[in-house]
Amino acid sequence: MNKDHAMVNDGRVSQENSAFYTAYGFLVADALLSVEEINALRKETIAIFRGERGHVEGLVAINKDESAEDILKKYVAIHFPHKISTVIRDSLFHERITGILSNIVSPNLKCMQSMLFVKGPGKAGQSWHQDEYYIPTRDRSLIGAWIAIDDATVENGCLWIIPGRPGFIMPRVKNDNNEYADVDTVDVTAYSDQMIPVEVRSGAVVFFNGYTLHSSRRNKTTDCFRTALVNHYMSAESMLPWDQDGKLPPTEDLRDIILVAGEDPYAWKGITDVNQPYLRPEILRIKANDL
Ligand SMILES: O=C(O)CCC(=O)C(=O)O
Repeated sequence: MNKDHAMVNDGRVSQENSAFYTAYGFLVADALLSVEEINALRKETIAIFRGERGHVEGLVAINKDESAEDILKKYVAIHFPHKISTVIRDSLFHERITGILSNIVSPNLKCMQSMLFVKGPGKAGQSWHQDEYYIPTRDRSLIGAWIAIDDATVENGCLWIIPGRPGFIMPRVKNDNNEYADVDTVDVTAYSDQMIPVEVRSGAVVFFNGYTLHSSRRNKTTDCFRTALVNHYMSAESMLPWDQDGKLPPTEDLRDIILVAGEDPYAWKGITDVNQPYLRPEILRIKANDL
C-alpha cells in the first residue's frame, strides 16, 4: 500500500487515487475547505446545539447563560442536521467534495444522511463498523465524506481505518472496550496490525467506503473538542432500501434524499421528508438488543 496515493492533491483525483480507493476504501483530501468555510461550520455547530436552528429530538432546554463550550460538552452528535440548517445543507453540495465523489462514486450522486459530531473531552468514540451495515445500498456505493472542523488527532479521537474493503458485511459482536460508546462492534483482532489513525487538520475531508472498517476512540484530552461533519452519499442510480433499523416502514427505496450532482433516474418517485434531526444517544443500541 502506497500511502501517498491516499492523498488527493488540490481536490483533483488522480488515477493513483482512484486505484487506491478501489483497493483500500478511503482517501484523504487536505485543506479541501477554506478557513472561512470551516469557521462558518463551527459557528453553525454552536447555533444548532443551542437549539437556535429548530427542534432536535433529545436536545435539552438551553439555559441562555451557558457557554457554548458547556453546551457542547453535554453531547456527542446530532443526526440529520441538514434538515434544519441551511449552512449544513449547503455543505452537501460543496463543489470540491462533490467533484471528488463524482469521480470515485458516480456523476449522479445523492445524499441521505448527515451527522454532526462534537465529541468533547472525555467522550467515548464509535466502535468498529461498516456504514453499509446501517445504510444498505444495492450497489455498495455508500461513502462518507468526513469533514474535519477541528484538527483530529489520536489524542482527541480521530478516525481509525483498516485499509481494504472486506467484500462482505462482518458480523457484530459484544463490545467491552471502553474506548467506544457502542454496545457492539466488529471483531477486528485479525487486523490489529493494520489499523491506522487518520490524523487530519481542520479543513481536510476523509472519504471512506461503506464497506471500509472504521472507528474512533475516546477523546482523551481535557480541553479539546473533535468536531466533524460527516455527510453520507451514494450513487443516484442505486435504490436505498433503508428503514433506519425499523424506525421507518420497510421500503425498497427511501426517497428522503437530496440529489447533489447529476441526474436522478428515480426522480419520478418524488421526494419525502421523514427523517428528523435527533441527538445521538451516548450509548448506541441499534441492532444490538440481543447482545
Ligand atoms: O467521527 C466519528 O467518531 C465516527 C464517524 C463514523 O463512524 C461514521 O461517519 O460512520
